[in-house]
Amino acid sequence: MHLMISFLEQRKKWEPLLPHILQEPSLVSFQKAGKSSFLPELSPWFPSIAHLSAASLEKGESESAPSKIGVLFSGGPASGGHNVLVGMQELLPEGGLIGFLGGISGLIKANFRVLRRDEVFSYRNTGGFDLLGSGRTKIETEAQIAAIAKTCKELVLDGLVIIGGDDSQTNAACLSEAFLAQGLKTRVVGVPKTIDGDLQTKDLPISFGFDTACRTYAEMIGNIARDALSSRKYTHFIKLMGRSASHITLECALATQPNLALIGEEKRSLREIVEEMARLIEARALAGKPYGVILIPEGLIEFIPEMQRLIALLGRSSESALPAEEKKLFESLPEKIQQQLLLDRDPHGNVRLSQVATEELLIGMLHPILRERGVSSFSPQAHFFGYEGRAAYPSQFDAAYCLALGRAAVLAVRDRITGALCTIPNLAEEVSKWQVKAVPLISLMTLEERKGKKRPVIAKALVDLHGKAYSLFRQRRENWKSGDQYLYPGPMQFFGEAEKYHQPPLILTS
Ligand code: FBP
Repeated sequence: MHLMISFLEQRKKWEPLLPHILQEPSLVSFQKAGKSSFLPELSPWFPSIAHLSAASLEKGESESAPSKIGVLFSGGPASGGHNVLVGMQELLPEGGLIGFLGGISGLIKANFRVLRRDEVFSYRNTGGFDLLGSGRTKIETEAQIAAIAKTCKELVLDGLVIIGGDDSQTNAACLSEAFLAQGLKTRVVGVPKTIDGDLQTKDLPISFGFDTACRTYAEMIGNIARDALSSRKYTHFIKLMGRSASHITLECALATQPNLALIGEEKRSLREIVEEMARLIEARALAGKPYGVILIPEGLIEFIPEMQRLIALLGRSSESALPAEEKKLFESLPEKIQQQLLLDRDPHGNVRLSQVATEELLIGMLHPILRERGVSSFSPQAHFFGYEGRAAYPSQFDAAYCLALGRAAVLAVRDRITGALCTIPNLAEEVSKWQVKAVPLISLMTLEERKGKKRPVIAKALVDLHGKAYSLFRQRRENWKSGDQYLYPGPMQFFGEAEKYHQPPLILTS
């Protein structure tokens, strides 16, 4: 108990590194960084914010600091969130940080609390979003926007900072558009959060939370690999979180070198995937290795062309109304998977993929095939690593990244920026050299069908099959199949020289 308290206290006291550009806020200001492009079809949706340009933080004159900013967490937790609040509070007076509770719903219902300075600082370097809570409410009606505008006006907020992923930043874009159109002084600024890593652009290499989640999973995958190598009897099927894109799986694969890692973006059919797994398990069994480690991205199922069609159709109609081919596929799935696919979607219309046991579906399909091929040693173990990684103590990278984002968000509000996302384009460099940008949210948007209608949303960034990280993985993966080249990253290191342990994610540096 004593040891535990002293670890917590020490962790809270640790001061993350700060980029030079953010060390003297009164000597820097956001300056226009050229026009940014966006999809012309989006103009009618965002007439007021469409003309806004990107800005970057440079040395130069600044205006007086804002006195009051509202902030909220939105979507799933991601490590480092509390440091965004700490970074904001450092540049705001006592009583200047207003926390909306439970995400966007707290904003709509005016459920907020003035945060005390000492209270915010006591959450430094802790994981989770528990200081404010979070939620997945989507802003859908004019009445909700009116209620939010009323609260921001009554509280005389200079700014509203939305800490969230793609769906949450779509909310931020809608609010900034409405506020600007109404002449409301509250500026809306986004902070890029999601463990999934699918909020990316040229100026935003990765969102916060990704690094900590991957390090947490990679530690556990390494432990399992060592266990597999020791007991030599189980094939471990590990599903990793990441609702759509396979960034987490790619990062963990580079960090641990499993026997097989599936990448959803390769868009292979279910038959192809199962056949590759069967061949791998059979070959390893013949080589006297009836064990192995296989990584499966949570979003895999949505990339399998036939499943993608089925999921889209289930979003529009009930299973009884499915066309013959999809009905046949649906009925061929184990009952448990059928039920999971039919669960209510989240408020943004996404299937709750974290609830779909893809790893068990694949194991179920492999059993008869391997039996037929005479592989009697097949003994699978299914795992799902997801929630374990979202609220861990932030890595040195996420701790520093979030502190910088918090400061950047306050400076963006101060410099009258709205409808933009705070980013650090050169995250792969050392912290002292980090630059800060404000990227118009509209430049990240596209039109997508959600709940049967075309709507503007932030586009999800998928694994780039021509990118460096994927190419490296592709080059190496064949050797991981038969040779046991597992890596064991071990737990995150929090103490010692901060610089020594500060490493950006592998997908940024490979
Ligand atoms: P965000 O996009 O909100 O950051 O959440 C990502 C995620 O962790 C996904 O990886 C996962 O599929 C989903 O949230 C789980 O959602 P829930 O917390 O509602 O179970």
